[in-house]
Amino acid sequence: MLLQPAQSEIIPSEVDTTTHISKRISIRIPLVSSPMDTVTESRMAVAIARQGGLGVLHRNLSIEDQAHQVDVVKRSEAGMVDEPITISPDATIGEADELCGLYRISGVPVVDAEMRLLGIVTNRDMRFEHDPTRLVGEVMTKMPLVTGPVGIAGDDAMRLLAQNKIEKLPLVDPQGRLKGLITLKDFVKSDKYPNASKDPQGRLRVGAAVGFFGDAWERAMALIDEGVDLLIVDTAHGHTQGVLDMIRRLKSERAASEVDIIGGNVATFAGAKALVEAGVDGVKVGVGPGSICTTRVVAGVGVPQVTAIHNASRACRPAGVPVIGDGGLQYSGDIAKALVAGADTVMLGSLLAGCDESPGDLVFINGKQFKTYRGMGSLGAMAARGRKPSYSKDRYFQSDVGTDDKLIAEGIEGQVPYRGPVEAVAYQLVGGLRQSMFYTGAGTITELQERGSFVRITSAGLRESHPHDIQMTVEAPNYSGQ
Ligand code: RVP
Repeated sequence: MLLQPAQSEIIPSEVDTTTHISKRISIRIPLVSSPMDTVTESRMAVAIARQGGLGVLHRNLSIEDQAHQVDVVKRSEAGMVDEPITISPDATIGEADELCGLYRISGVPVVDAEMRLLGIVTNRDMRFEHDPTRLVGEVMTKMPLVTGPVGIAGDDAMRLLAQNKIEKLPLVDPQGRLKGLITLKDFVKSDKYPNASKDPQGRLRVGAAVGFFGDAWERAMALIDEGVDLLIVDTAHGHTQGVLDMIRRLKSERAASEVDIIGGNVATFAGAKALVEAGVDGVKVGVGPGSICTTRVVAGVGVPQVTAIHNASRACRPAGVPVIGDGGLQYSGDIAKALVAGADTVMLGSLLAGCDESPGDLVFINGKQFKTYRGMGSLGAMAARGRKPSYSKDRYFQSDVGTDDKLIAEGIEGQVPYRGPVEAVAYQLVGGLRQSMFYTGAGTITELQERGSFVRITSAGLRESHPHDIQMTVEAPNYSGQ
């Protein structure tokens, strides 16, 4: 299908791409990164949230590790860090260095057991130290430091940083206990990412995937404790009792008031309606469209994605429940198509797996650069080679199969071309969407959904749509051939 051009009074740079990922959470660009172990860990979640989208942390790792990733995202950029990472004066500088690496920070406040501020240890204090066993208390910059009171206004904090030529301003209460930290980096970053998706406290937003049995409840609670913004009960078949029960339970207990709950995946009107009736704040749609997915071949089950989104949205729209179109997007033009079909956001796997910020290293093949990308239903992910146990088997309802050789794979493992930083990829994807909105005369996502209309094309039309009768010699940043 293609979208038909329509009378337009707007130019691409003026359209507004703000939309809802869930009932209560709106984001400035409709891009959501997929909870897959080759796509979204904390680095991706930070990068996509800075661009105005949202990352959903995968669940093929222990509860502690997934909760830790929420923590990393939440601390990554904020007007003020209200529970800063701290270190004791008795720790070694080796440990301090490790902590800085783990959280990608350049210095740590030093506190005693009562959280009283004793000093600060920064890269500058450690740079010329060759003995990693020296104690933090010996090398730190000791009190008195320049500090600010709790609740200091942003402008005042900035003035103190500038006047004293410092990069970190610890906030202390009248008893000298550390209550927060403001960093220069955060101020610079908030200028640089005006569209960033942020929670009411100014921290980046992040979602996380959970399952519905085994330790799923414990996992959900741990993620909520770390401050996750939304949970997705993420399975290959969301129209099942276990998933609906999990959603009802989450919505009826304390989670309901704190985070939005999304359910999935479904691909029919009935499936979406069942999730809506269970009380979800968002519905994720897609059975089989994923680039790495073999469900439609292995099980013979699925619904072509445009039809699936359309049918699911008929159940969701009247209830005010946003739809995520999950999987199958190959080009930027597919975003607008998903939105016109009825989605409010799209979830991306393969389009983001090649980015710098996705997990995994670059591989060189014949001089070209690639990154690994695999389905969560692939043998590699379900058996989680080298990283047992696997937590993704139950996404495919295969937790009790015993040994790995009894697994029925529904996905494959492969590699995608390296694409550079998320910022550049998101820019092209959203740029394509802006063009779609211009062509269809839509100033907002809602107008796009209302005004957009499809024309069905044949395979000859598809061939005509792509470059044809030419040998491509230079790849465009948003087109690399079929
Ligand atoms: P794509 O963007 O086309 O690569 O699709 C990504 C989506 O595919 C995921 O968000 C998920 O819904 C689905 N997926 C993930 N693993 C598998 C599988 O192994 N079958 N499918």
